[in-house]
Amino acid sequence: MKIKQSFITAAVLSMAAFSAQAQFAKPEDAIKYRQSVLTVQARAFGAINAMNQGTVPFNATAAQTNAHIIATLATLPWTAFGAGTENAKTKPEIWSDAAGFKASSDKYVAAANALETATKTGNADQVKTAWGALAGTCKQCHDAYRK
Ligand code: ASC
Repeated sequence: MKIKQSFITAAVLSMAAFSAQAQFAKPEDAIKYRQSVLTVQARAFGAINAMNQGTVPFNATAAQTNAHIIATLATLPWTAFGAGTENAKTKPEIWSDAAGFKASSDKYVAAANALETATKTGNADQVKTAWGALAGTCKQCHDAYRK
């Protein structure tokens, strides 16, 4: 019984390790995944910016829906920057400065959550300010880690 249990425990642990590491079968799959997630976020981000710019009227519900999309997806792209997934847009610093890249993505996640919180006030000025802060975190990451 003891042996059986430890065998099962070991099997479960190794499965967990495998799924964490082998999330993507091919580097192209990881690249497609992170680009897709960032594309969806950029679209939601642009929809809020259109309100900020007055291109479309401010709509509190739409702002909240779009901010929720961004906040929900914000944590996802970063695990898809594993070793061997460099492409034309990635700077080597993503891997040589992994701690900096992590800190940069953490700032993005925090700003995405702050934007969602701001949209819940229904106040256009607060949304605009939080949107600007989020845009700043996009830019600092792009400057440091994107070609
Ligand atoms: C986007 C997008 C970016 C960022 C950046 C924010 O929607 O595609 O690269 O926002 O412009 O500073």
